[in-house]
Amino acid sequence: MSGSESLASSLLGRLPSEVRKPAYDRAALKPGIAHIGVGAFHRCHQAEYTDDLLAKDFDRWGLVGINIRPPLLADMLGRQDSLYTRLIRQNDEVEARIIGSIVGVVDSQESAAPALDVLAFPDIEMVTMTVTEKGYCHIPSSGALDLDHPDIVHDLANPEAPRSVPGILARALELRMVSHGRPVTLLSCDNIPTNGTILSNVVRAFAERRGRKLADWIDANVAFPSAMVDRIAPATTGADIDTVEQRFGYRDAAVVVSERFRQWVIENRFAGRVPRWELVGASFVDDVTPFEHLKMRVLNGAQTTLSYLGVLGGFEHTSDAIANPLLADFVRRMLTEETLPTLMPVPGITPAAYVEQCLSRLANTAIRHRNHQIATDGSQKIVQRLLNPIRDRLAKGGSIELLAVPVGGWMAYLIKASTRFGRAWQVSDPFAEKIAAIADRIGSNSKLLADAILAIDAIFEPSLAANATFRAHIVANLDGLLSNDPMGFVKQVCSGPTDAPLKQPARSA
Ligand code: CS2
Repeated sequence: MSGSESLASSLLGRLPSEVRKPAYDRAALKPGIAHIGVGAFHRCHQAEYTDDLLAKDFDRWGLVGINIRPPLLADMLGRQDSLYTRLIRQNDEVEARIIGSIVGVVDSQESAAPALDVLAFPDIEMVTMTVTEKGYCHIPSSGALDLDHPDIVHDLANPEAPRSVPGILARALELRMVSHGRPVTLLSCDNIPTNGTILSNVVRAFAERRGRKLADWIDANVAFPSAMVDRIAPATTGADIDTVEQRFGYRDAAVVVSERFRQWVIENRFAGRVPRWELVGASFVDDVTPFEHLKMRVLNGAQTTLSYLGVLGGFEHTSDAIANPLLADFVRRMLTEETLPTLMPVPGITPAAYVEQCLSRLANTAIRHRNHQIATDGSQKIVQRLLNPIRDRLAKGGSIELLAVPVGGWMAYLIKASTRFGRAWQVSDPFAEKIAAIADRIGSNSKLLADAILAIDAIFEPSLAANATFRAHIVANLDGLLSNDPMGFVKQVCSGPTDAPLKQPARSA
């Protein structure tokens, strides 16, 4: 482009004063934390908390990034001395800050060796990860390791050359056990329920198949705290890179953009040395569950709802979908009437105020979060965001009329991507092919579609799938959302009685 200089250490002293720079001596950083999955979220969240911490209580906590899936990052970040810009965009506000906490990134897509070298390094005592929901290779409805997952089958046969996250972690722990024996915390930062427990399930289940000795060593030396993480940070676009150049005069290929809000609640259960993130806004608590339910059911539940109804209604981004009064009304009512009653009390948080705060975060027009991005991998997301609150509602005899709509939305989104429905859009979901095959076979009979999709027990736990109320809602929602007027259907649902006793849906094909 225009000859602007690229970001690098040598440029730091010459950047405009409004761009905040690392307030510590980067040359003295030492690798202490490894992070798997250096995407936009990590660079806006844990790396920023760590940057804050380094400025406050240095302790030399350098982060080493590991990417085991695309994109390749080592060269690009390497050219920038691992520096990058974190932009906060809040409607008209733009705030730039250079994050310096990452000391290097290794690409480990071709082989696990670079990842294993970092993870087994004795001074790494904290491993954080954002590997997306499907990275855990678990069965969403049960949380157990999916022993039929092709990567797990591969890794159990080739434990020294693993591809999956559970396989790589188990091998790294084995290397630690035989070389230096230092303890380590494995801290999941993904939006799966009881993420520490699921991580521990999949790693231990894998390790047990490698032998008792490793499993016992893990029991004694590895901690798997759960955590709730929050900050909206969509995939970076070319326009974001141009914004930095135009406003601040330098080129940064690794820019990330987020909202101002951030939150991190971590279960107080560690092995080895722990960065004191609680000094810079993170909370260490005994039980993350109430926080995690709140965040996944309210914020993420709203995002998922707006993504499916948004795509079906022709809206590109979350902020476009929520700017539509009907969708805004629908999502607010869903959260208030059906989701909030499923939540446990959360220390320091008023649920109704939290809902309003989330809705206003989602309305931030400067965050260009594509509905298709959020819609990705819905099969791995709907359990914690929608199905668990639905189960809780059903157990107490509450209405699920509104919460069942986005579940139908997820199905309709994948059904409409099938050949039979004209491949309305491209989708990415581990269950996309299966659902397209169902749609191609069945066509538009909502009852048969619902029967076939609800039979996928990796997503729909059998007692939920068998629930007559839930099934009836799904059939009606498929009828409405697959029709030519999905927004008309949402309007019809919205104008129905609120918190009414459960009624049978009007149509069932
Ligand atoms: C989003 C999340 O893509 C998605 O699934 O719902 O990445 C969401 O933006 C974050 O969880 C916010 O903390």
